[in-house]
Amino acid sequence: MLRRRLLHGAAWLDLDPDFLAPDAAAVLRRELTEQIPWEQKPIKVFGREVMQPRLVSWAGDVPYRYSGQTLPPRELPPILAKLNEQMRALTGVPFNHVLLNRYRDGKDYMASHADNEPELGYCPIIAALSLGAQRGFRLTPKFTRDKRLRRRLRVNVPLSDGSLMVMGGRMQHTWRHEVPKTLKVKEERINLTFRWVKGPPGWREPKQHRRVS
Ligand SMILES: O=C(O)CCC(=O)C(=O)O
Repeated sequence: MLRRRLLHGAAWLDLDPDFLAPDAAAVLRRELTEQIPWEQKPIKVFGREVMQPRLVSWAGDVPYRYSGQTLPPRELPPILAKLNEQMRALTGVPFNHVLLNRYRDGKDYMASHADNEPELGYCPIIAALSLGAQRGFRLTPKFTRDKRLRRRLRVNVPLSDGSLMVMGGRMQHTWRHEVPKTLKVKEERINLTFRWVKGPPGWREPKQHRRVS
C-alpha cells in the first residue's frame, strides 16, 4: 500500500516498497530488458555534451524535452501501455510518457536534478517503479541557500526491487533528486517513471491553474 510522507516545501512522496512481488518484478525486468530498445544518449550539462551514465529508453504520445534534448513521440509497446494504464488507474493521473533508466551496476547513476520542465505543470505528479538492485534515492531541498541545512534536511529513500514511489505537490520545484553512484552494488536496476506531459515543448501551465495539489 502506498504510504504518504509530507515534506517541507509543500512536497509529498508516496511509497509502497512491496508494490510488486519479487517473482513479478523479476519477470517484468527480464521482459523490459529484452523488449525495449536501450541506448546511451548524450545530454547537455552546463552547455557541454556528455554521455548519460546509464542506458535509457522512452515511449509516449507527446515529445518530452529535458536536459537539452527532445525525445520524439514513440508508440508505447504493449508491455509499457499495460503498465501505464495501471499507473493511471492507481493515481488518477493521465500519464502519457514513460522514461526508463537502466543502471548496469552501481557505477551508473543519475545526477542531481529536478523534473521541473514547464510542460510537466506547476505540481508534476511522477510515478516511479523500481526493478532489480536496490538503490538510494536522495532528495536535497532547494528552498534554502544554507548548505549545512540543505545537507541536514536531506532525505534518503531506499528504492527496492518492486517498489513504487509517487512524487507530488511542489516536489519538483522545492527539491532536487539523484541516484548516487555506489561501488557496493554490482547488479542491474531498471527504473520507469510515468509522467503527464501537459503540452508541447514551450507550453506553460496557465496562471489560474497553478495551485498545490
Ligand atoms: O532511477 C531513479 O530512481 C530516478 C529516476 C529519475 O530521477 C528520473 O527519471 O528523473
